[in-house]
Amino acid sequence: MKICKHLYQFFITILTFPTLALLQALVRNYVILTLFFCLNFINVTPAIAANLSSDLLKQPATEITVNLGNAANELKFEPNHLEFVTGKRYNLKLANPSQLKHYFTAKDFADGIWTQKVEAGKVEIKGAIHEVELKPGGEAEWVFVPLKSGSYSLRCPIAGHTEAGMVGEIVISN
Ligand SMILES: [Cu+2]
Repeated sequence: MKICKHLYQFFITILTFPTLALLQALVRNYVILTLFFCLNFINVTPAIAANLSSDLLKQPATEITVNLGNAANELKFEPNHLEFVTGKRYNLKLANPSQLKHYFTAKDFADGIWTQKVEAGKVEIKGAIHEVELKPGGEAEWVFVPLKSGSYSLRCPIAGHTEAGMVGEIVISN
């Protein structure tokens, strides 16, 4: 929103100068358009969320399972390439079948999705989640709707794990 603020200040400055009436009228229109755009931008996520909760969230979620490590304690995600489509509902089932603790860390990916909930054991967490830690034998379900297409990196930030190849790629397409 920093850009919007700067634009707003810029337009206010121009408006307070004694310039041509025509120019002022033009700028005034731009100010209105810019503010409209900024407000739309601010409101886009709640608007999407409101739409989602009304119909899409009643649809069954596509289940995808990702293992963090494996029984042989290899440092990798299985699978290490995930694909999602914007506007669809997913249930990402995370499991740690290893004897080590692991993280599912994909912050940019997490910024590009709308999280409905993360469920683990008898607890359900609602709202934005950025990373999930799974202790040995741990399981969690991350239910979300991808919003922003892109290619995002996944990794386990525990010392040595990323370096050993505990990384992955997540692609969201339209
Ligand atoms: Cu790890």
